[in-house]
Formats: sequence, C-alpha cells, structure tokens
Amino acid sequence: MCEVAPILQARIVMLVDLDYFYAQCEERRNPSIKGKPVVVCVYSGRTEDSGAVSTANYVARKYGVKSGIPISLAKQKLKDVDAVFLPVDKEFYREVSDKIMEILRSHGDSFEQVGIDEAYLDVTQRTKGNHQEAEKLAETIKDDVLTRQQLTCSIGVGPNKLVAKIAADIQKPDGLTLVRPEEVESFLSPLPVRRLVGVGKKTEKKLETLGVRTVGQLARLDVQRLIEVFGRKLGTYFHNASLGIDDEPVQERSEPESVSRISTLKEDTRDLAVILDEAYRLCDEVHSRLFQQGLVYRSVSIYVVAGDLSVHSRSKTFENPTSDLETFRKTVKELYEKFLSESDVEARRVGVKVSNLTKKEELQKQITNFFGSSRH
Ligand code: DCP
Ligand code: MG
Ligand code: MG
Repeated sequence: MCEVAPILQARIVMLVDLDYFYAQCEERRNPSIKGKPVVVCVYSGRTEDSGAVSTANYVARKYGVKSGIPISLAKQKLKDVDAVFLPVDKEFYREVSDKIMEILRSHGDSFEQVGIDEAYLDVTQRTKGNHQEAEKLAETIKDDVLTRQQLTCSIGVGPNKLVAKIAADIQKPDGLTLVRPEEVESFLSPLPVRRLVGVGKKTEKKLETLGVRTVGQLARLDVQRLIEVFGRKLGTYFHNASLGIDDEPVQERSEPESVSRISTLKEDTRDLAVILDEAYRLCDEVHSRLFQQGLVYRSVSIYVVAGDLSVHSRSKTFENPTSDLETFRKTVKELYEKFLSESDVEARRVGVKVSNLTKKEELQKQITNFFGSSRH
C-alpha cells in the first residue's frame, strides 16, 4: 500500500478594500461635491494650511494629489480648479466602516478586518473552491455594499492573503481582479517588488543593488543570497512572497475589549423616543456582532455627542455576564433617561457600547469547573 500524503485544501481568499474611503464617505454625505476634486485633510493647526492629505478622490488624484502629501502642495496642484478641502471626521468614517464590515463579515466563512477600510474573507467553503463561484460572490459583495451603504470597493481574489491583497490594488476604483493558482506566477512576476507587503523604500533600494526590481527577478534570486542580506526570517519571507506562497489563515483578530456603535441623528434632540429609536437599532447591531463572536458582556454604556462635540457618557456594570438583548435595551433606556434628567445637553450623535467581554464557552468552562470542583 502506498502512503497518501495529506493534500492541503486549496483556498480562495478575498481582500475587499473600499475606494478612496474617507473622501467617498464625504461624497456620500454631500453628493453635491461629487465630480469635483475632494481632498480630506489632517490639519495640524499651526498655520491655515499646515498638515497632510489623508486621502483624495480619484478626480483629485489626476492632479497628483494623494495620501501623505502636504496640504499646501495639494492646494498648489489644484489652484485653478474648483476643489473641495475637508477636515477628517474619523468618527463618521468609523460609523460607515462598522456597517460595511458587518456586511462583509456575513459573506465569508471567516473574516479578518485589517484596517478601517479593508478586510480579508476566506470563501473556500461557500464557493466549494470554485473560482467562477468566487467571482460571482465578489460581484454580489460589491452590489451589497453599494446598495446598502452607497460605497464602491475593489476586490482581489486569490489563493491566499498575499495574492488577494495585491490583486485588489491592481484595478481601482470599483475593480475586481481574480487570480487563479495557475496564474499566480505570471500575475506577480512583472510587478515591482514594492507591491509586496513588507517591501518599503529601504528594502527596494537594497534589492536594486542585487539587480532586483520585479517580483519575478526576486523569485529567481537564490534564497541563500536573500538570507545573507536580510537574515533568515525576512529572507525566507521575501523568497516565499515572490513565489506567491502564503499560508497565513484568515482569522478574526483577537477578541475585542468592547463593541460599540455610534450614529448621527437627523437633527439635534433631547427627545427620548427619537434617541431610543436610533439607540435600539445600534443595540441590535452590537448584539448581532456579539452573537456572531459568541461573546457575553458585563457592562453597558451610552454615549451622547453634543453639538459642540463634547462627549458625555453613562455606564452600568452587572454582577454577572449576559448576552441578553432585552437586558441590553432596557439598560440603554435607563441610562439615557438618567442622562437626560441630569443634563441639558442636546444629542447630535448617540452611541451604545458593551464591555467587560468574555467568550461564552470560556464562561461555560468556568461554570463547569466551579460546580465540578465544588462537588468534590
Ligand atoms: N489614510 C490616511 N493616511 C494615509 C493613508 C490612508 O489617513 N497615508 C486613511 C484615508 C483612507 C483610508 O485610510 O481613505 C484607507 O486607506 P487606503 O490605503 O485604502 O486608501 P483609500 O481608500 O483612500 O484609497 P484607495 O481607493 O486607493 O483604496
Ligand atoms: Mg481603500
Ligand atoms: Mg485600505
């Protein structure tokens, strides 16, 4: 009888990245700026124009405006154009991001958010490892995000995270790039080494001295030579990366310390019914997230952001953890009532948060251990 080697199941992994994210959020909030160059800025406050560009829409990019350049330079590049410069509103982008991540999470067998605007999905099981199915699913995800949150994204599909990430960047905005396992080599080899995660300016320079500019040239370089120059760990990584080899699983980052949602009201108000209407919706979202991750909570907080951007909060901590939605809603109601009776602030944004989180299974283990040991 011959030994059968275990066959590693080929995976299908996606990277979804939202297009010109902060600027697209601003366009969604104020559609009249669409079509103009939109530049979102972090103003440092020293002088009127000091600070850096956070991101810009694709109209502004045509003028050479991009993330990281000084605001003054962006203004110079756009000086004869009717351009829009806006300050970052991270809280608003976070709100939009949270909603989109919830949509994305529902489309993957596993899910891993890696920044405010991107996430990996492993879709091997739900597509039965079929690339055509994966392409259809990617289209569905793009439609879903667009219909429910009015934002476009670009998706890369590949056999692992490394290839998916590079593929997502190839066609932007509103792109979809699929790389089958047999296409990995021809896909990667003409690309500049800078496209590989972990290759920055310094590494690029070093590789250039070795006569390496493209991923293909890197792949042909002797791995021992790479190890001599970069050390074992990095050298091996670069070698594998150039061949499109990457076994990193798609997995949710470690458990969150808290889960929260915040939302902007249509107008500033002190009306409990209006506040609760929104707050309960947020409770549902938080609860569904807890449910998906099998988490229970012990503390509930509410937030109010006033018109002057001051932030107010109230919290309550229970003796025992719970996952109950009714308890959550009831506590949120009590806390808002308390807040309104103690303060005369009008709410512009309202938020809810649960913290002191534990995994449900952990809790069950603790209970079993407790009762198990107390019987002896
Ligand atoms: N960002 C930032 N400063 C940077 C890079 C990014 O503040 N130097 C913020 C603004 C971006 C967001 O992070 O909107 C997401 O970063 P991306 O690299 O995904 O860039 P964009 O989404 O803006 O554009 P793209 O369409 O290229 O994804
Ligand atoms: Mg993006
Ligand atoms: Mg991104």
